[in-house]
Amino acid sequence: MSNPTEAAVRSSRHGEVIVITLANPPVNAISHAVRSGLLAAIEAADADPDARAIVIVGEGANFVAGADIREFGRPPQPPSVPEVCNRIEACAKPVVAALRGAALGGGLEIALAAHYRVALRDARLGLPEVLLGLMPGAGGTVRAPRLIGAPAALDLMLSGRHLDAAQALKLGLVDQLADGDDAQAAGLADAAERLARGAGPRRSRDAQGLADRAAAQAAIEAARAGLAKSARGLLSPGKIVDAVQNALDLPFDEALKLERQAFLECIASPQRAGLIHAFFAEREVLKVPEARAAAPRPIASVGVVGGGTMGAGIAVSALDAGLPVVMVERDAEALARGRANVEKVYDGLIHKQRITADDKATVMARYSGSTDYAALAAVDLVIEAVYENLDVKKDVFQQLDRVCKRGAVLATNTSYLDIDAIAAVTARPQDVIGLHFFSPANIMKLLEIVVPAKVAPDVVATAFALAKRLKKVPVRAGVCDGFIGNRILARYREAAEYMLEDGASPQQIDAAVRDFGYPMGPFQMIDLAGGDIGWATRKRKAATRDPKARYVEIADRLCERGWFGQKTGRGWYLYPQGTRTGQADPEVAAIIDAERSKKGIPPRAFSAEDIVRRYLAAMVNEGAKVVAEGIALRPLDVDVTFINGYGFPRHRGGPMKYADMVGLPRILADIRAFAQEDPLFWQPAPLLEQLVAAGRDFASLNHNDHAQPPR
Ligand code: 3H9
Repeated sequence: MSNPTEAAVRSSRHGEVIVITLANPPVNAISHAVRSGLLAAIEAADADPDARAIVIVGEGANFVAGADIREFGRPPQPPSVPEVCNRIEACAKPVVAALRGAALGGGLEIALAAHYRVALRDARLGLPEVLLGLMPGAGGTVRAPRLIGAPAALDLMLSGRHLDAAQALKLGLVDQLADGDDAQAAGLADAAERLARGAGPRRSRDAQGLADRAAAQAAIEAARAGLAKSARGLLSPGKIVDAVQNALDLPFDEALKLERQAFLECIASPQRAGLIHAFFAEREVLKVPEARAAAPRPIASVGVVGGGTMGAGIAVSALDAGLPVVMVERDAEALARGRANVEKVYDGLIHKQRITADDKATVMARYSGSTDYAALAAVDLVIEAVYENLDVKKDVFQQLDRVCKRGAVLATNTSYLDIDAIAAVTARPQDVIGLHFFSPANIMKLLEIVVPAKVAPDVVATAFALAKRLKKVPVRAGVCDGFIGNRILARYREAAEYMLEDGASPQQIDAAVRDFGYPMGPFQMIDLAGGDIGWATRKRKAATRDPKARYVEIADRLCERGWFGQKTGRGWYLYPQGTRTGQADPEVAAIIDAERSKKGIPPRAFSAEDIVRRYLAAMVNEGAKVVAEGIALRPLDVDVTFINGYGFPRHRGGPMKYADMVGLPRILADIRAFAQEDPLFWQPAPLLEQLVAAGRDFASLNHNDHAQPPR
């Protein structure tokens, strides 16, 4: 059809009922064509003398997943979704929304504006706008509390979680469930039944969920108090609570008007831009050339070599995905420890009453252990997670090459070693890949999929398929020291150490980084992970370090004293009696002072802004180098890595998106200014210079097909 409005919305007559079908694949997002088409269709059906009821359905497997997020940031085109919803609610004939699959955000708001809701059992309902830096903006904050009460509505809108059909029925968000997969049939049956009973319109604006004012007020206050902890620095959660307060205090139409204003403020906020970038980036990262070119190999069983924290976490991750796991360790004692590490995770869940002992037994029935590599002969994929040493890993891969069946994927969990060298010790480098999990591996979302030179495309595709199964966020990375994440991390940690030696305290740096939105600062993070890890790396690299490069010894002084962080009771901070919140340590301050004096560095003051600018500039500059070298496919891969593996605040979109929002000229100017003090460390990335010269940003490199750096 030539007219996009007609294509996006179709009306068909079924006796006395008009069915309006919203069709905007894949998820029927409410684009301009859908909005205007729906408005016209509702008006026509309402005016149709032969029609007695209206059913709204989505085409395909979903009702409607919400407003079309791709349109945000562009000039709004009427009609707005709230106008359309109000028109639906005002209809003089009963309107039934028949839901299947996603009924989210503006999609659910359309359903709430309808007079009756029937849901198929696969329906998922929610108001997830908050996850995009938004709030429901088409009546959700006013209609949902009236329908299901303020406590449930606040929970839905502040968590962004999806309800299944049964939960939605229980809350009163839908009226009926229907079997099967035909939403139109379910809607027609519901409409027929209602007409037979003489039902007319039943408007959500008249629902009585806020009748108990005291209960609603208490829920609003509890939600507001909760925000101080859960929504640090975020705009939209507070606006949601305000909107529910308005829904309680003001007439329906006034509350709607204020909702719209607040929604537009959220739309205009950089947090919305950051969060929506993150949403799309997490989908774009899946689009890698190998995954398009090849079909994944089937994976029905997994082997894990090494039962330490990492190996056990990986095993749990695979077990949780329903896969059988064989763990191999070097001796019976290590194997027993490995099994205990796995069981510890499930025991913790039992303790928190998240699973039962029976659940644990069911999972552990899929687990087996052995001290003999031969136990891995039949598995489809092995992940090696032994001690981080190239010779040790090469030895493991020789064993795997000997025992594993042809076509098995052989993966290493190394976090910085040369995977090409590991692959080279096998006779099957085409099957060797890096799967870099982050600790705790059963919790952290990020999975760096590290692609060595000789790996076959279907092995890369298999790794992406496995990531999906493990519910991980995969990012494709090239081979280099540290891949995407740890390579960039090393640079901004250095920048933090330079600031430390130049005058900032660990507490100041950590506080500035937390205020930016990180859950913790770099020194707190080292104390959590253990300072000995970085110390070992520094010692390993000492011989090859550029003698001209600045080197800060403060961390070594701490490690020499055995101060590795939380596990030793002190590190950058003190942790008396096993506490987990660190206290400032005067002895650390004295060590820092002594190191400054030794080098003749007079301490200078850093503001929180100075700290963040240097920290971010180091991150972005190295990020640009990682992109230019093809270690990351696109800037967005760097963003997804840092949001999901390194605590970068999601609402800022990742370091590269943040740089775009700040403006690349400013980032480059900062780097050039810092280079006055240390030209070796602060060498601007050529890609950054080229982009600034061309007036372009990182986003211009994000689209796969034309991701060419400027010349
Ligand atoms: C809103 O509604 C505001 C209103 O309150 C007020 C208005 C005034 N728009 O995730 P998938 C694309 S805010 C545009 O891979 P799944 C997605 O990018 C919105 N595109 O599939 C992908 O494209 P591609 C509130 C969208 O099965 C494709 O669809 N709603 C939208 O794993 C498939 O998606 C939400 O926050 C959209 N709204 O999951 C819901 N949604 O193939 C956001 C998806 O080119 N969406 N796409 O990469 C989701 O949570 C999931 O996409 C969903 C499907 C659960 C629906």
